[in-house]
Amino acid sequence: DCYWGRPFRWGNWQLRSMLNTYYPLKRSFCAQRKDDFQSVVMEHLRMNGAYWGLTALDILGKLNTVNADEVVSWVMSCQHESGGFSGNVGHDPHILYTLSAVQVLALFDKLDVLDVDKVTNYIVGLQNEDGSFSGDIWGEVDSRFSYIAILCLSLLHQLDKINVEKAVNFIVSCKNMDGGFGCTPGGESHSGQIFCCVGALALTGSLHHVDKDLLGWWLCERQVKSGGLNGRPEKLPDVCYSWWVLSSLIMIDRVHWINKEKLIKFILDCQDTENGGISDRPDDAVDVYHTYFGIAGLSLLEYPSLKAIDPAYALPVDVVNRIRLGKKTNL
Ligand code: GRG
Ligand code: ZN
Repeated sequence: DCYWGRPFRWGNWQLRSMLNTYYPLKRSFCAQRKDDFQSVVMEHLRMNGAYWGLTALDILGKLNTVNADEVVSWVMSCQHESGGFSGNVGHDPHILYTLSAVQVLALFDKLDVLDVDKVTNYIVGLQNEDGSFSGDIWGEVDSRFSYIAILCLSLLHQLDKINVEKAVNFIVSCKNMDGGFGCTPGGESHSGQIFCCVGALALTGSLHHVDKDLLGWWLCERQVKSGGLNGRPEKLPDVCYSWWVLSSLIMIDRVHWINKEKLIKFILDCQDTENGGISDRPDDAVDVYHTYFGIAGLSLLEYPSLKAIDPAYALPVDVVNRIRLGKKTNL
């Protein structure tokens, strides 16, 4: 507790460049230009991009700079007859984009535009006999999809529509000897997958299946000399693991096992202090994905002037509270 309570002092340049980060985010989201590199490579997963960019803006307190009606109508134009959402207009639906769509609507307090039964039926239809979830009609199974299904249904207050016990059993079957989790039973432990499995267990009140000391040890060993975190042993550090690893450590109450100051410094070193944005490693090119996970990581680290983010819901805490209390405001 005292470790977390320790006060931090920030130089003005650090605060200024954090605010700079807002401009490329807004640019990438509201882009009039559809032909720049990021727009082209992101065309098929624009729904994820919307979630990353808009959640980052919200954490920075700038969501009101975006036209909510335009975003909501574009999101809804990506919904299919099946109830699922695609990554962009004219693409195929997938559980991953369905979660991003629901999260974006949640940010704007617009979940009421959804036909909840329709979205719920789409997700329920993806659960398999062994409790696992497929990502879409083509059937790929991954513990990521279990987390996504559980989070999406939690946001819609529909968790009781799936077989939660079987879903939890499948996730537990992805647990390894090192305390971590893989994408399917026997799959190598990876921080991204650990986030999904720990998140799913947290959302279903099943964290007793985690060996917190063993997993906490594996996770805190992800911190390398530069202060950054890697995704698994022997790999390079990368800003996005500030989210995957840190959120997992928080959910299992072991976050004090990493060096907070050094991680903050690593994330700040990945900023483009002239043009804004955050990259995977110092001096690389920035992108919306790493900008989001960098800001989300800083939020978990209680960096000043940022909204708090919930480690299991991957949404700002105020948005989660609004949903959990079932309240509606006149924003
Ligand atoms: C709502 C935050 C949120 C997530 C939705 C899609 C998803 C659920 C979770 C993805 C979890 C995951 C597997 C993240 C890891 C992504 C990543 C950086 C993979 C890179 O793997 P490698 O092997 O990289 O290319 P390393 O760093 O191991 O060299
Ligand atoms: Zn990364």
